[in-house]
Amino acid sequence: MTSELPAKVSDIFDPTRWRVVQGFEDFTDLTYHRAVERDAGGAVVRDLPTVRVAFDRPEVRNAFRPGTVDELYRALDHARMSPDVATVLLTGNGPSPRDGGHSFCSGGDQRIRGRDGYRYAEGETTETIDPARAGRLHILEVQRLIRTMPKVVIAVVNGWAAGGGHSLHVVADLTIASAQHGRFKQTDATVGSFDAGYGSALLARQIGQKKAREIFFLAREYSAQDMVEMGAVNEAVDHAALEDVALEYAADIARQSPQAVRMLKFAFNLPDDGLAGQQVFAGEATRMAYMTDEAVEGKEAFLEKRAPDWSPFPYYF
Ligand code: S0N
Repeated sequence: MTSELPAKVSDIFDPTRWRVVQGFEDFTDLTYHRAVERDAGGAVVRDLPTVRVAFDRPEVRNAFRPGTVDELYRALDHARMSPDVATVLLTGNGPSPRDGGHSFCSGGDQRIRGRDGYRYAEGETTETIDPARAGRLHILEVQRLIRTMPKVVIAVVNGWAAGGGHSLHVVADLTIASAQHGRFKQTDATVGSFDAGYGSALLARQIGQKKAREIFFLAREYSAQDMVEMGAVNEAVDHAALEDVALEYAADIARQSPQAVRMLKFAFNLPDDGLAGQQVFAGEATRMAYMTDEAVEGKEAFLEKRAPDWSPFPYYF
C-alpha cells in the first residue's frame, strides 16, 4: 500500500493518520480522507473504519455554496455505502490564511444568495441561473442523509459553527468541540433565513425549548463549554487534541456491533422523525427478518407454488 502522506489540510490534521480517498480528486470545496494505520516506514498497513469529511473554504469561515453541498452529499453517500466505514468525522479545515480564524462551518454563503435561492457561482443572475437549481436548499438533503445513514456522524467543531453550520452539528449524532476555538452562534434570523426543521426543532429536543429559542432569537455567541453545559455538545477538548479525541470516539464505536449501533441510531431518531423515522427503523427490521428461516420459508413456498408451512415458527418468544 502507499506510503504517500496527504497534504496537511488543517492545523490539527495529522497526515500520518490519514490517506486521501480515491475518486474524489475533483473536489474543490471539501477534503475527504480515510483513517489508516501505518508501519514504522510510513506505509499504510490497513484502513481504519473512519472517514474525515472537511469543509475546505476557511477564507469564508467554511461557508457552503451549492457546489460545496453537492460534494458533501457525494462524500457522505460514499461513506454511507462503504461497508467497512463505521464513523464519519465532519469538520472544517483551516485556520483561515487571511486572518487565522478557525471555523467548522458558517452556513450558506451569503455572497451568492439571491432572491430565488443560492446561485452556483458569483455573477449568476435570475436570468442565467438554471431553473432546476434555483432556490434549492439541498443542505436539507444532506441533513436527512446524516440523520438516516447507518453510521455514526460526529461533528468535530474546530471553530465557528454558525447558521447552517450550527444546524449540521445539531443533526450530527455526536459533537466534540475545541475548548479554545469552538464557537456557536445561530445567525439564521440575523440574515433572514430560518432552519425550521432539525436545526431548530431537534435542538429544542436536545436542550429544551427555552434555551433553543434563546439561541435562535438572540443570536448570541456560545463557547464549547456553554454548549456542553446545555447538553448540545458531548465534550469540549483541548484544540490540539481534538482530532485525536475524535479518533478515540471512532475507535470505541468500531468496537460495538454494527447492527446494534445502527438499530440504536434509528431508535433514537424514531420518536422525532415520525413515520419517516419508523420507515427507516422498520426497513432495517425487515432486512434482518429476511435472514430468518421463517421469512425464507415464505419466499420458498411462493417460488415452489405451495402453501407456506409456518408450524416450526412460534407465535410467542
Ligand atoms: C461565523 C462568523 C460569526 C465569524 O465571525 P468572524 O470571526 O468575525 O469572521 P468574519 O470577519 O465575519 O468572516 C471572515 C470572512 O468570511 C466571510 N464569511 C463568513 N461567513 C460567511 C458566509 N456564511 N457567507 C459568506 N461569507 C462569509 C466574511 O464575510 C469575511 O469575509 P470578508 O473579510 O471578505 O468580508 C461570521 O462570519 C458570521 O456571522 N457569518 C455569517 C453566518 C451566517 O449568517 N450564515 C448563514 C445562515 N443561514 C444559513 O446558513 C442558511 C442555510 C440554509 O441553506 C438553509 C437551511 C434551512 C432552511 C433555510 C436555509 C436558507 O437558505 O435560508
